[in-house]
Amino acid sequence: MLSLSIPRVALRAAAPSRQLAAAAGASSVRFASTKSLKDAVAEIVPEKQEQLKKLKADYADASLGEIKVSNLLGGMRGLKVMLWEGSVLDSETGITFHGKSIPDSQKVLPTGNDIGVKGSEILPESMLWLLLTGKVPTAEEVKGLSQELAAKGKLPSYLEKIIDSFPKTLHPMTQFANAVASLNHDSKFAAAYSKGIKKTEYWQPTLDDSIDLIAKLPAIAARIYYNVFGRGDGNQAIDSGLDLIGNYSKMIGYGDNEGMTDYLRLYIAIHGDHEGGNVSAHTAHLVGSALSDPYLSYSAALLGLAGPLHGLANQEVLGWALSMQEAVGENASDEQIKEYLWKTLKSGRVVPGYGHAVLRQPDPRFTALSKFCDTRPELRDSSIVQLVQKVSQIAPGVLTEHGKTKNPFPNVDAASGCVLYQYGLKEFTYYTVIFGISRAIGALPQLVADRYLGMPIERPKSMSMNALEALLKK
Ligand code: FAM
Repeated sequence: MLSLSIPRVALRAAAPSRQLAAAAGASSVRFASTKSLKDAVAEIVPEKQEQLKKLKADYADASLGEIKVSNLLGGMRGLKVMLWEGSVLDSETGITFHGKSIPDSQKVLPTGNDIGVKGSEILPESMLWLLLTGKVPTAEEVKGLSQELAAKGKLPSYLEKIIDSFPKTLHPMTQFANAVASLNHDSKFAAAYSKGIKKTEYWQPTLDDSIDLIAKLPAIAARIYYNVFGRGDGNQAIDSGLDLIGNYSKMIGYGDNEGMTDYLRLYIAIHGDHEGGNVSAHTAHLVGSALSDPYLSYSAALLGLAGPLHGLANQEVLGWALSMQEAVGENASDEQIKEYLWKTLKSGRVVPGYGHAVLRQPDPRFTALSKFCDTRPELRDSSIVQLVQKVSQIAPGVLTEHGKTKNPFPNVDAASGCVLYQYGLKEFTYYTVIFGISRAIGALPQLVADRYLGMPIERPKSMSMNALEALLKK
């Protein structure tokens, strides 16, 4: 490992990047005379391991609350039973990434403009660095990471053949999860494990696989888009001068659309992590706890993301909003919108994009995407964006009166799809694939942390109703 065997001062010296890349070996390429992401992770590992050791020594028997029957029967809401390093979700104030809210992150994390590509929104590379290390990267560090991802972004031909063999009628999320799982063919973690790598070193090939997977997600997603909808460049060409999402946007045919490209960066940066208990993040952690490699673990996460109560909600929201627009017209009154909301609720369906298992206030991710719309005339003047924003003011009152949901406010999915639609990406069944590119930058860093912390296989206790009754009647 370069990061462990060469002193930092030597790394900072102006050594030609190619020499450094050769010294690093194929798995950790350095493109500039700055710290690589792998170096930055290696730096924090000892302190994190120490922190865990101390927690175990000082508090192993401390209680974090009691488990009630309602927790067991109610989807384990509120139980503090998982370790998750990247972010914490507060029910009132929303998500923070290593203590930074979305507006804080927007102030400090490098954007496209900072690394020489046009754009003023957070780069997902910057968020990935923050989530993995807890540190705000410099623009140089992010640029180096962007270059590393571009260098690793091309798909192997066996994977292209697999993706091309999927029927067009197969849901894009099913294709996405299958393609990601197939990459385990090349897993460095799986290969190292079969050769008997030490437990203390697991995190290194896990990080290599994670970076490799994040680098390839745009091309996988773009190939699926091309095959199913016939849009995009068809060969997923990578420009080494572009950032991860600059390349993705180009691959799906939006390279010249600065607004869409920057929206995708913001969307992908802020959808990345939402603490550990949500279905996709939790699934990656659970499957990874069996030491399945990052490709298998993240493929499983994508299958959870594909459920309508989770990531698929963004596809659902847009279909629902367009049906509403068709039913009530472009300049609908508040009364007409209320009626439509009641019609949905009375038909026994949920209002997609509203409610949350943890949040009890409007989702700050919704607010950030809404603000993005307010600053751009092409979105501000769009009838579908205006309708979605109007619904976000009316629906909380209707849902409160309906009296079921614990949180009547919009979640992130209420806003995300209408912007894609307005920019011309109208294929709803593809929307969750974009969410799927994003969630990797939150779920995979935790897998790396799980490995350097030596977390055990996850195995909670389940009970049958008979066993539960017997226990309670004792
Ligand atoms: N419309 C109608 N009813 C709703 C509702 C909504 N938007 N949200 C919750 N409810 C109902 C819910 O179905 C449940 O009814 P039953 O007692 O009949 O089962 C009741 O209100 C209590 O639910 P809760 O405790 O408030 O919510 P949960 O923690 O069980 O579920 C969600 C949380 C997100 C699954 C739920 O609010 C929902 O179904 N929302 C619509 C789908 C959606 O937008 N999902 C995306 C969530 C997003 F953050 C993400 O993961 N990407």
